[in-house]
Amino acid sequence: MSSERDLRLVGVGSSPYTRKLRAALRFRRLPFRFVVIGDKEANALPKRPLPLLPYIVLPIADGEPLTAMSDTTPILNHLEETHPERRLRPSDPALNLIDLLLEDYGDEWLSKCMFHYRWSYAADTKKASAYLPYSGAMQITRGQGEQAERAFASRQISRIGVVGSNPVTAPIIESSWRRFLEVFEAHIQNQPYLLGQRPGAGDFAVFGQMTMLVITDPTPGQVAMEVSPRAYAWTERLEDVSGLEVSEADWVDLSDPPATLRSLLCEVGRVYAPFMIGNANAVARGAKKVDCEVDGKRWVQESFVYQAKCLGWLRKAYFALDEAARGRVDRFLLGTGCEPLFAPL
Ligand SMILES: N[C@@H](CCC(=O)N[C@@H](CS)C(=O)NCC(=O)O)C(=O)O
Repeated sequence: MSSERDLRLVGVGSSPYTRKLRAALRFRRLPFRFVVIGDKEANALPKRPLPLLPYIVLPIADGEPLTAMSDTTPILNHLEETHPERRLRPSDPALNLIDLLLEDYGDEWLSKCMFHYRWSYAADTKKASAYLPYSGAMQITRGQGEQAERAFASRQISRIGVVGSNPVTAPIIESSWRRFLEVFEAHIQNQPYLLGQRPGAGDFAVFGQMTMLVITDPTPGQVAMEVSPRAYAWTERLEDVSGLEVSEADWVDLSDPPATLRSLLCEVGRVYAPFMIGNANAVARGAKKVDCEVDGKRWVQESFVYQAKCLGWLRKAYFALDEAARGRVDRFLLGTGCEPLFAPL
């Protein structure tokens, strides 16, 4: 069946990571079919390897079984190998490391902002839990929808601590969202994408969380409209940048970066870096709790094994660089607060 040769992206439009990957595939002009989880087309496909959305089902040659892959970062890496045209990741290995860092900031820090606002403010919880049940099951009755709404809200609220939102961390998360928007506002006034005139993986990671933070959810959305209406327009634009023509010259030159890019990395160094290190240390000790300092304040949450793994991947990419590229990364990150991410353990 020819359709089995097409790449499938299985997810749902209300999932920020699904939005990240879908927009990245569109930019890359990879032919794919978007399959909604819960639809019969999804049920006919191999099961996902991890209980996460989105996942892809790879097209492969005749006679071989279809294989599924989870987790957007390794999925994007895999597609860089299999489809060399219009690669997403910068060809300069030093800039690529910065892109990986921004991607992880979007995936692992802005997701904290998203989860925090959505599941701790009543208006945000109400809106998200009311519509989410229909996004994967469009024909359920209103009664079923309302039942699912309650179940969904209580499940997500019970998991809010896993992501790191609690009364101690809430003010740190909220001020980081506002600062991110301020920095983003200034940076995107200079250049259309985080690393120049073309988007990298970091843009799509940040975009995925921003679909919810800026567009869907009322509380963080109001902050966004106040600080950066540009961020709203940007988020809408990133959804589909398949028409953008790109060249190698479109990437920023890391030896002469715009000041606003440094400001963005300073924000990453201010919150993401100390949290990721505190968390990785807690996981390494086998501690159930992270108790560290983020933005000069105490940060406590349950330790998060997956996020320790993310830091491990990032460090592995850094230590795989040759000395010259590592030196360029180090010079660029000097004074941003990101340096400890790559310090010897
Ligand atoms: N690191 C993963 C994160 C994916 C993720 O957390 N997906 C959420 C939905 S946006 C999910 O499936 N959560 C599991 C659940 O809600 O049961 C990726 O990049 O794909």
